[in-house]
Amino acid sequence: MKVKTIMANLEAKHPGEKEYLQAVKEVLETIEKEYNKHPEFEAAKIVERIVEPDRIFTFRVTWVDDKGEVQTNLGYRVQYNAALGIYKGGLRFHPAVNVSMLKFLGFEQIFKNSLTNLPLGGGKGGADFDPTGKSDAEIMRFCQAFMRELWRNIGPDLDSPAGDVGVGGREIGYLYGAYKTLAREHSTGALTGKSYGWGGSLIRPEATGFGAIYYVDRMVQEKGESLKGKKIALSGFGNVAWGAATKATELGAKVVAISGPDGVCELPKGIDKEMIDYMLVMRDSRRNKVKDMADKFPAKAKFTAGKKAWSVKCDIAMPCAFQNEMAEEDAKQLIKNGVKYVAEVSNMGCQPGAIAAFQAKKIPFGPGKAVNAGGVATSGLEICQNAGHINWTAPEVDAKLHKIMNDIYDMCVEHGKEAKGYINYVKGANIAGFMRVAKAMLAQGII
Ligand code: 2IT
Repeated sequence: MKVKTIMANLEAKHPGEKEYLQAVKEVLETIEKEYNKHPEFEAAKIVERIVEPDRIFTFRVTWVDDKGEVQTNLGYRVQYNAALGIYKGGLRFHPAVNVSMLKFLGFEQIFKNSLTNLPLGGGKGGADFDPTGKSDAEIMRFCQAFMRELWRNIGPDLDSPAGDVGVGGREIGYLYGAYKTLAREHSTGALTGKSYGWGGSLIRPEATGFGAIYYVDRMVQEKGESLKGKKIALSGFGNVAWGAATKATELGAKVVAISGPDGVCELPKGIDKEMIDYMLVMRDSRRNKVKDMADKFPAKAKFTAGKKAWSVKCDIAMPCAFQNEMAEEDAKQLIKNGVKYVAEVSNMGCQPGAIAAFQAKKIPFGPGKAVNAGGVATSGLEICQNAGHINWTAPEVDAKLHKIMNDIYDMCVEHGKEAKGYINYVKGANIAGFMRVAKAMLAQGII
């Protein structure tokens, strides 16, 4: 394959789908050399096939708000690739959701799910619905209207959505309630991120953040260092940032900054248990303001409006909020302030210029699809428990998650080691993830 030719064709076919084109380009550029060692891939046109989703559903979601007004949103499900297993990936509720965003997320999900070594294909979905400021009843009505359309296209042996930005345990509850009513059956494996007690797995809420810290722990050990005393800057205060803050603090690191759309909270003494618990209150309030942390704990947190977490001096930077949230100038600021490690936890959290800046300085950079794979891995474990009608204990799930993250880390090193010992984790994750899918597609024929 020639990346330039493939990208030119895709740009002509999907004009304006910026995030999708960005995600595809990064993967193709990093696998090109390896791919071209396999004439059988070229003969079966694996790349030309894998960049296009198997199918995309787009549907109208009409619901009634608390004032009695009729509202209409657009809902989507991208069923991207099922070579390794059922379509699997989250649902995102955010006003900026469109086909390009969900295609980029679905494409990334194929390789991430492959890295977990579980039988999971890739998919993604969501709606351009903004949960900010919505009441509980509005959220419930929206979820029910969304599932009225989606339910026929999902199922435990077909496609199993989960949460993502704007979709947490509460939304999954409403979505599952609607699903089981419409489908007239309790197929718990049709959605993951369910609450414990009706099919949910212990540790699923924590899994993305815990997994990310397990991965970062290995990056730090690789350099002969330890997480103890390391200063971490995080963006966001949702489920992912909360899980990462919890595990990082437990392992002796200090979370010195969290940020939101309104600005940054500096936490000079590090985040403590009370503040970690308060992150959940902030998330559930749907106010989307990090300033609430400083208002609640004025002696421990200092809010600055309009600044990002990347303005705070730290050893480890971990974007946990949204794609492209870290720009090249942010990376340069972090480098100037002496950052030693960067791990993307949000999908495609760093812009290409930011990644290039870290790599040029030989700063270890962990890509989202490897660092955040603990979330979907634990969703895979949830499906296993559902299928076997069993509940593993929290330590059992945590041990399996930890092992999966260690295995992913090892694969990234195996495929990402470059001359002079620098580990290109981006390349490692893309090659390791791609190879498994490509081999499965070859074995399953031209279809
Ligand atoms: O980006 C992700 O991996 C997720 N939102 C979780 C997907 C899942 O199926 O648990």
